This record gives sequence, C-alpha cells and structure tokens, in this order.
Amino acid sequence: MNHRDTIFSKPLPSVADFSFDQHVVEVFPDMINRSVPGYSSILQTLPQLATRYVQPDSTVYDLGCSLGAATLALRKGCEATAPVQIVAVDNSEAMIERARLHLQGFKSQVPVTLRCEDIRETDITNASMIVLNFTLQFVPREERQRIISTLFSGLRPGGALMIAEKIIAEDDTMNDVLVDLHHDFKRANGYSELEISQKRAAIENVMKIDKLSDHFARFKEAGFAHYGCWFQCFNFAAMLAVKGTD
Ligand code: GEK
Repeated sequence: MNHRDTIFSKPLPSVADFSFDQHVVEVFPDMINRSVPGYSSILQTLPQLATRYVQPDSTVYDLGCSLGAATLALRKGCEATAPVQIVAVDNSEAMIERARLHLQGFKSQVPVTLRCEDIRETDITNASMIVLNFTLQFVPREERQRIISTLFSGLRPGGALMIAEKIIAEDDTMNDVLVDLHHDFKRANGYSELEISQKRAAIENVMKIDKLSDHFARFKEAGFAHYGCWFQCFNFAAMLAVKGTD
C-alpha cells in the first residue's frame, strides 16, 4: 500500500528531529516521490549504469537502501552480468523489515542480502558498483571523506560509485532560485506551506548538504580517476565517480 505522506500536515507544538521510523516507512514512497525532484529519473537510469559498470563475480552495494527501490533497479541491470550479489544496507530496522517484504515480491536470479547496519561500519570488498542514493547527506560531514575513501578502496578497478544528493549551488543567488523552484515543486505536489516549513525544521539538524565542488574534492582526494554530475533537477544532483583501471 502506498499511503499519502501527511506527517507534517497538522501544526506540531514542537518539531522533533526527523527520523526514519515506522511512520516514515508507511509513507516513504509517496514522501520521496513528492519531495525529491528527479528521484524517479535517477532510479530509471540505475539499470543502465549497472549494465555498464557491474562486473561478473563482484558485489554491488546499495548504502542507505530504505525500502529497496534502488536495489530493485540495480538488480534489473545486473541480471545479464550474473553471478553478482547485492548487499543493501540501512540503519533503520523499520526500513529493512519493509524492504525485505518488498523485495520478496519480485523474482530474480541475483541474490540480495539486507543488512541493518550503519554505513559507516560497512565493510566494502570486491565491489564493482556502489550506490548512495540520497544517503551521504545524513552522515556527519566530518566522516564523509573517510567513507568515500573506504568505498574507493573496496571498489575494483573500473568500478563506479553513484551518489545522489540534495546540493547547495555554488552561486548564492542561483541557490535561492533552486530552493524556490524546489518549494514550488513540493507545492505543486500537494504539500502545504505548513508541511514544507515543519519538514524543513525537522530535517535541518539531520541533513547537511554540500556543494558539488565539495563532493568532487572528496572524489579527487580518494583517488577516483573520473567523476562528474550526470543528472540535476533544481538542487538535487546525481554524480558518478569511476576508479581507474591502471
Ligand atoms: C532510495 N536510497 O529509495 N547508515 C545506514 N543508513 C543510513 C544512515 C547510516 N549512517 N543514515 C541514513 N541512513 C533510498 C533513499 S533515504 C533518502 C534513501 C531520503 C538511511 C536512512 O535510514 C534512510 O532509509 C536512507 O538512508 C535515506 O533510493 O529520505 O531523503
């Protein structure tokens, strides 16, 4: 069942920090589709990227998998490259439980292991593709470089890291434009001014966003040979970083 997100529709006496709990799980597909411009376009492209980068006898990681939407898209793109395994990780027990039910509904030759753990502790080995679809923004900033470097070390030569994030534009005026366009997108998708402002208050302590240049600097520092942005809709962007083969 895809329930409508009404979590912030009533005035709250005080807005608590956002958490990926059972209430969020119930409305998650509706919430992310109505809040994140380009989310479905990114998911639609994942099978193509998997077909291009996933190598036989390797592991594909979906870090911060929520209900497994990216896992399913990746699995589609892995079918022809099997044997491949997918490891999908999320530190919300409620998300992982629901992802397990969701994935059982689809048949595939590609095995998926779901793990309830913090991606800061995930051991990455023999990876050919790693996806963080709107996850890194929830990890404390000071730990992001270490994580990106760990992912780089666990990738095979020629392997790819796909990171999608909400971003801050490099130019302040352009950033204001993108923020306004995003709020218009949410209004057009039925969110009220109250929902938009209470969600913003709930998320501001838990989601810290960067500029594209911050992400690129981390990719460079980690050692990625090639990187760039392959998709952007307003202040939401998807990047790719590829490990060199020599
Ligand atoms: C999708 N990728 O549908 N360790 C593990 N999981 C985490 C951590 C952490 N440190 N921090 C946050 N999460 C998904 C959408 S949602 C994005 C990803 C959003 C998890 C958190 O529990 C949640 O499920 C997910 O990252 C972020 O393609 O809601 O904006």
